[in-house]
Amino acid sequence: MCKGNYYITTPIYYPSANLHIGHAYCTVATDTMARYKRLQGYNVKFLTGTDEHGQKIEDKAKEAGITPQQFVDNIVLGEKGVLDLWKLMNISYDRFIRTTDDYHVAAIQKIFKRMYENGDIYKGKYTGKYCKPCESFWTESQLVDGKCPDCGREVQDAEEEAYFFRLSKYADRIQDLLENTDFLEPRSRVNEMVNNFIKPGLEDLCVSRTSFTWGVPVDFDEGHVVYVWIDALFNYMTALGFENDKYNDLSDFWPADVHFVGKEIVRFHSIIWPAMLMSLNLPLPKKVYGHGWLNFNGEKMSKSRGNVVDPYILSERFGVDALRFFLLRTFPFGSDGNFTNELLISTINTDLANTLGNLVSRTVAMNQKYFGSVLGEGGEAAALDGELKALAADVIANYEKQMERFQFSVALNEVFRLLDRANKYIDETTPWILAKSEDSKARLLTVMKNLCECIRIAAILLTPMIPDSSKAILDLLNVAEEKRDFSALCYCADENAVWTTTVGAPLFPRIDVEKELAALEELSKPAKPALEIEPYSEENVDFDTFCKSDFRAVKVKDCKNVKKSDKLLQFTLDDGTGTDRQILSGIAKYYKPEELIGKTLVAIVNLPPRKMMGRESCGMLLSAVHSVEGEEKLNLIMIDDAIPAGAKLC
Ligand code: ME8
Repeated sequence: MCKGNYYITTPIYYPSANLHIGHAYCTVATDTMARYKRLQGYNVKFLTGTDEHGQKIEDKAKEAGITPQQFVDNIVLGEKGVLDLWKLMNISYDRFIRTTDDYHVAAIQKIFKRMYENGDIYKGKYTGKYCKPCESFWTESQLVDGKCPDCGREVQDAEEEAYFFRLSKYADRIQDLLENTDFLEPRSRVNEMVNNFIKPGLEDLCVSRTSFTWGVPVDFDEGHVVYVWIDALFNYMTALGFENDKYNDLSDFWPADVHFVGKEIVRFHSIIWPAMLMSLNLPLPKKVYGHGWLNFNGEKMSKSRGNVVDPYILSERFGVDALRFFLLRTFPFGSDGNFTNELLISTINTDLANTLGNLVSRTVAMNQKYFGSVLGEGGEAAALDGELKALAADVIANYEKQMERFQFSVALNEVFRLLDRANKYIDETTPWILAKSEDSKARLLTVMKNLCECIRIAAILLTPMIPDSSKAILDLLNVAEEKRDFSALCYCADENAVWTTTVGAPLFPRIDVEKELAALEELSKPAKPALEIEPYSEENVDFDTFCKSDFRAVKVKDCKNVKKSDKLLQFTLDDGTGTDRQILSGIAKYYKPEELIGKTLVAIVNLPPRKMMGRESCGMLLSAVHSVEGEEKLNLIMIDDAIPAGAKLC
């Protein structure tokens, strides 16, 4: 029976570069919630998509020498692009919106015009501080140390004719919404919004730009394009058919049940978004939930820092479910978290391999050993079983309470409380001892039924987080389809229960921590940077001039540092003439003198003698100079020691 409609959204992602595990975090959480609601019996609409306009995209496309549309198509539709990533992560979205979709563009033009006509959008002049990477204008008071409060980068003074949205008009209503309802969660984000943005005075918002063209054109004023937030935020409604004929589920799904958003865009979703909806007299979403950020080894994830965690590599090595599980289990959804490979592996080993995987494999193995994998009718209950059943009921109730609050990590704690208890139940009931006597066979049967039932319940509760693995577990227990959703959570291990189980390969093999960490380290090393080669000379040397250069093999008899110089090495060389030759060379940074003694090098010997630090240098040693990632490297040309000193090289 359908419990009603449920509409949940992720932010729409900027396809300015490939997405990383931080982006996947929010989408996995949204997917978990959507799957949970479906299992409860709701008719779910899960929306995600891409936010494809703006100057950053225009600039990047220009840099790449392609059109902005081609640029975004590559990142959204291309190999390992946004759609591929969501497929990999098993994201069960129902609709995907691109802000470049025609129906959305036309709808945004209508929305902009409606707000212009009702007087909430007006034309003015914008002077302000603009952060180009974030595409955000800021007031002086919002800057942090004179820099962008979001990304900490330099801002520029900017002035241009622009349209404004009368955000200030809605300040009181928004404050009331935030302070006196549960519209925005977690609660800590409310104080942040009210104190940092509303109390200092809400200023009207710039909603059009003339300095770039890659955006939705304002159809009644050529040269203006709609500036990001009207275009981006209204996706949540155009994707249901607002101001367009492409879809028509607005009346079923609006207002949204929840928008999941990262903490840095809470401001746009909890202040600007409701104000725009108020302007058009539209119902407000029921809730905005601002989740935290994932850092990597304590640093912000960013491509330029090279610490972006690649979901493709991680899921290939550990499986998508292990990765999804780790994200949800480890980091409380409202707070920031620190992703490390150590933590990922230890979570997989402890929770998935030891607790869950072992419980399943021990249970099906014992079923096979003691009952040929078929648990028939009958059995003998004991007081301990009641304890297990009561705990399961408590776990289910707490789990649902936590899921309704989007506390995935706490909901998972509950599931693991049940799994831990079931593992302990094996130790307490000692099936291997019960199996020794026919008299205790009935008791053993009930013990195994209780274990199967605990696993069935845990697998249902885990389905939203690790859908494939949960299905695999329910398959091993041959659970009927109708006993796999939330309406079938009622605990039953009595005499009538029957099970046929299957022994399978381990679901989550244990990972060798040291070996895996080393492998990940190796994979995360940047590819060998290309050699930066000096430009080739455009001028030719005539052959006779070249032949005048006298190159000889020389052997290093002695080599030492030159006092008071950190650059020079002083060489005493055998050049085959019987008289030592002295050459000074500025290579002390690259070699220790002692490592060169005995080597055969190449010298040009007919250069006029030069004085360096008061010492004479008769010739020059040849070396290769090149540069790797801006760092200069030098290697002396060393030749086969079989070549005698003084041999002419040509
Ligand atoms: O903000 N940890 O797009 P976006 C957790 N287009 N979440 C992270 C993260 C990390 N390391 N890095 C990014 C936009 N995110 C707009 C949204 S909605 C109408 C428009 C999250 O691609 C970030 O917090 O920059 C945001 O919620 C989402 O990824 C999309 O970021």
